[in-house]
Order: sequence, then structure tokens, then C-alpha cells
Amino acid sequence: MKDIHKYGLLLLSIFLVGVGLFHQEKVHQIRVIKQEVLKDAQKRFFSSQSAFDKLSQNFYNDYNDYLARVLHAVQSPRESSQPWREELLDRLFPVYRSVTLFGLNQFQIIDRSGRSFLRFHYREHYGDDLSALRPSVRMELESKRFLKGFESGRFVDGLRYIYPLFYDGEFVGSYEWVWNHETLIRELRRIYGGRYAIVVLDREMDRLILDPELTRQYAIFGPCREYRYHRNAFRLYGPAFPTFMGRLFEKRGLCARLEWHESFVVRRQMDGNDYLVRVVALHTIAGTPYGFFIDVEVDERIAGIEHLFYVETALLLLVLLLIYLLLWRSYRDRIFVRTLLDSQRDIVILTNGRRISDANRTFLEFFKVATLEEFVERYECICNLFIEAEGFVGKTVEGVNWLEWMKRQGPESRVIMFDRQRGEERTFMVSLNRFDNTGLYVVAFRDITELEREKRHFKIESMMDHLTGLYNKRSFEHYLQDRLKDIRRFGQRRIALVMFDIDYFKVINDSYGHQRGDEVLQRLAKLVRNHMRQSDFLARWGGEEFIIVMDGADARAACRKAEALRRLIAESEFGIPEGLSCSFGATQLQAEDTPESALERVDRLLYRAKEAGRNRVVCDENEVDSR
Ligand code: GH3
Ligand code: MG
Ligand code: MG
Repeated sequence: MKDIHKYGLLLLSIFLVGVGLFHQEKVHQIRVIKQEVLKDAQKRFFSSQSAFDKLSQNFYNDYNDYLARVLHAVQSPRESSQPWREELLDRLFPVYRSVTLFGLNQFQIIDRSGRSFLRFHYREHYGDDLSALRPSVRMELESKRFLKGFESGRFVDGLRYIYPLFYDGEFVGSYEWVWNHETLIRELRRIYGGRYAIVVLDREMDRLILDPELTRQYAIFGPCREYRYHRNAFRLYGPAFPTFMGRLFEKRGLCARLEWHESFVVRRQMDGNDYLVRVVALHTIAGTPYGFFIDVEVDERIAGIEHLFYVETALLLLVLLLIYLLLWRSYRDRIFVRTLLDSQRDIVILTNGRRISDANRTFLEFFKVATLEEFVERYECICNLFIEAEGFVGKTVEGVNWLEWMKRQGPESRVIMFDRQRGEERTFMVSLNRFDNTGLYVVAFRDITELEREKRHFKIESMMDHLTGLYNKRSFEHYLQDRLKDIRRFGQRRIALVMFDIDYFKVINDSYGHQRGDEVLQRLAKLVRNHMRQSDFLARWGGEEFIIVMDGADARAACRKAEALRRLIAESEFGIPEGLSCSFGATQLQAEDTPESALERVDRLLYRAKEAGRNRVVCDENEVDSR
């Protein structure tokens, strides 16, 4: 009966497991999406550089040999380098100018010792030792290969391409192009749209910038303390952008996460929007941390998944609640039915006539068993406990199973079973109700023992005369009828009828009162009864008239018996001075007699006795005068 709690716990576990699975699925999907969008951001960032690659490559194809020749020439000891600088400027400035239209920010030629030979973007400034300042220049001197990557410089920070120059197979120097952050972001926005930023480690910048004053012009503080934007790149977005980025980054220690210097994606909710913040780690040419490329996009996919998770969870909860409600209702119904059954005083079982499927508490109590299983083990079928008796249904009736028989018999079937509690047989009235179409019946056994007893009692009561304790007129009539039937059925049987009436009883009543009259009637009844045989039937016919049916007596014997009674009465004491006498009529019953004819005859004889003076017996053939 604690089932409902078990089901509740089960449903709760299902819910928790379900939510766990949904959550796991959600986390997995979000992880996949984050990986995808991060890859996507990286791809965007690097594929947007292809235009710069192409420009650099074209320049390399067109001018590499020329530049190599010039560098070779200027580095021979006899030559003065200044005229060569002039020539390079003259010849390449238009090319440099056209590339700056595409966003190139720096073009510089470096000699084989790592010194700046010519800056197109700052022509007056040359000859300084770059290898001491920038690791990329040192790397170039060692590797003598094409290098590409980020690096901070003293004028420009950004994406740097370094091309080696060879003359006759001999390394003579290199040249580099730098595309600054603004250019990169412009290109990204041109291709993809969206909001991007590049932040650079503060220490990377400060270390190299020529003039501290330039630092302030050149960079402003980024979203986190150690990072800066380039002012020009940041100009693209207007003054609201750094505030927006700052607010995005101030939440949940995002700045701390930058310290790991790894790419990642986070989701941030701000101002009612879900943002995906994609952070791609950027490295310098030397492989050291440079900064980050940040791509901010309004998220819909992850929000959709989160939404789906809540919908799934809510649906699961709803379904489980519904199931619980249904279970609870059916549990309530079951409890109700069980309580109803157990509160019955009838024995109620569910059976197909052989096996009991269910039983109520009264059943268990009556048979003194703890469980139905115990009963089945001990007795198998309830019908094994039916006591065979006339008029009662037994285990089988005329070869038919008891239940079958009761179905045919209708509602009046009765059985007797032994009550182990009270140690007596009890009578039951059985009612059947079809349970389903599998042959199961709800069978109720109503204990009618008390009812039967009462019925019997009332029957007896209705047959007796209260005052004298003799049978009454009704009983007598039944009895007479039976006796007459016996005569007809069995032929010559001798049965006689004697009727007697108190003489002058009215006078007794009148003289001593009704009470005394009653006492006289009682005394007379007792007296006569005590002188009757066992087989004689004595009844009060009415008033002060009595009647006797004498088994085995013919007219003569009846006559004799009546005379004996008359004398006995006349000689007995009744508490009244004058004593008592009765007049008698006696006759033998005939085969053709009806109750009416027999009574009429005996009544006539009694009347004759009265007529003749009372206190006498008048018999069928001859009158006996007793006086
Ligand atoms: P008879 O010799 O002709 O039979 O005279 P009787 O007075 O006995 O006859 P009757 O039929 O005139 O009177 C019968 C009386 O019996 C009348 C009635 O009051 C009385 N009686 C009938 N039943 C009872 C009874 O139960 N108790 C008492 N005390 N009197 C009864
Ligand atoms: Mg009388
Ligand atoms: Mg009378």
C-alpha cells in the first residue's frame, strides 16, 4: 500500500535522470557549437588576410631581384648608400603609395646586419639596429626565410611579412610590410560584417615604442588592465565600443582567463542579449603571446539549445506529474475499494469458482488466516469448507461446480460454513456479481444465522398460544391437515379428534374476575397436557375450548380417553370452590374427511354433550353418559 510513495520516488528518479541526460546533451551540443564557432572565427581571421598575402606576393615577384641587387651594391664597402636610398625611394614610392591605399602601414628595408636601411613610412629615420629591438629581425637573420606574424613595432603594431633578399645566393638583407590592426579589421568587416577587436599586451607595446608620448596617442586601454586597443582600429566603432567590451569582459573573471593565453568562446548575457565572445589567441612571430583577436556576435544557436533544454525539462516534468496524478488517483480508488471491502461484514471474495483472486478482511478473520495465500495453501477452494446439508449448496451440486450451480439457481443460494472464531456452524446467503468476462465473480457471503434463528423463533411464537403455552388454532389447523394427508396417503391409520369446552366458564369469570379465569385456563391446560401421550397434539381452539388430535386412537379409544380426562378435570382442584367441569366431543378421522367436516362433526358432538346437560362426553356412535 506504500506503492504510491515508491512510484513517486521512481518518477522523481526518472525526472532527475532525464534532466541529467538533457543537461549532458545540452552541454555536449554547446561544446560542439563553441568549437565550431571558435574554428569559424579563426578561419575568418586568417582567411581575411589572403588579399594582403597576394599583394605582398606580387610585390615580391616584381621587385625582389631589384631590391636584392640594390642591397648587394649598397653593402659593398666602397659605395655610398645615400644615392641608392634616393633611387629606391624614387622608383618604389609610387608602388608603396598604391599599396597604402589598400591599407599598408609600413614598408621597410633592412640590411644583412639587421639595421634599418630605408623606411618608406619615416624616411628620415634609418640606420638603427633593429635586431636589438625586435626578435623577428634576429630570427630573419638566422633563418633567412619568409616570416609572417604579429609583432609590435615602434611605429606600428600589426601583421608583419618579412621577405629575405638574396644576391647570387648570398643573403643581403630583407624587407618587411606591416598591416596594422585597423586594416585587418576593416578587411574582416568588408568581407563578413560583424564586430571585431584586436587587443595587444600592454607590455609588448611599451617595450618598443619610441616615445612615451606616442603610447598615449597610439593605444588606449583595452577591456582588461593589461591589454590595449590601437586607437585607430578602435576608431571604427565609436566611443561606445570600449564601454561595451569592458562590460562584457568585467563579468565572471574573463580577464583572468586571458592570462592563459588560449583561444576560447564564452557566452555572455548583457542588456537582454546573448553574446558569443570568441577570443582567438595571437602570437608573435617568435611564438610569444601577442594579444587576442576578439569577435563578438549575438548568439542564437546556444540560446536555442538552452531554450530546448528548459522546454524538454518542463515537458518531462509535466508528463511525469500527469503520470503521478493518474497513479495517485488510481491509488485513491484502490484504497477506497479496499476500505469499502474491508469494512463489509459480509465475506467478499473474487473467484472463478476454484481459485480465489482476492478476499476482504472479514474473510481472513472468519477463516482465521493471516493472508489469502495461507488460506489457498490450506484449503485451496472455499467450497471445500461448505458443509453439506439438505437445502444448502455444497462443493458440487448434482455434479455441477458450486458457482455454476448458484449462477443457475439465482439469488437464493445458501451455504453453511464452520466459524472457527465462534466454534459453530453459520448459515450464509450468497450473492454473485459478474466481475469481468474472464469468468470471475464477486461473491458475497452474508451471515444469516441470526436472521434464520429469529425467523424460526417467530415461527414458533406464531404457532403457540401465549396464555396456556399450548399450540394455537393455526398450528392445530396445519397439524390436522397433515394428519388427514397421512390418512389418505397411508390408508387405515387411526387418528381421533377430541374437543372439549369448560362448562359455565362465564360464571367463573363473572364471579372471580378475568384474572382468575385465566389462571383456571392455565391450570386446566397444564393438567390435560400432563395426562397426554407424547404423540397426542393438544391445542387451545379458542376461549375456553380445547382440541386434541390423538395419533393411533380410534373412536372408542378416543372416547375412553375423553371420559378419563372429563373425570380427571371434575376431580381436580382449580382454586375455585365449585370446581370445574368440561363437556367433550370425540370422533375418529375418516379418509374422506376434510378439516371442515371433521371439525364440524366433533363440534356437533360437543354441542350434544352440552345439550345433554354438560360435564359429559359424546362420542361418534354411542353417547357415553358418565354421570
Ligand atoms: P357453556 O357451559 O355453555 O360453555 O357456558 P359458558 O359460560 O362456558 O359459555 P360461553 O361461551 O357463554 O362463555 C365463555 C366465556 O369464556 C366467555 C368469555 O368471557 C370467557 N373467556 C373466553 N376466553 C377467555 C380467556 O382467555 N380468559 C378468561 N378469563 N375468560 C375467557
Ligand atoms: Mg363454555
Ligand atoms: Mg365456549
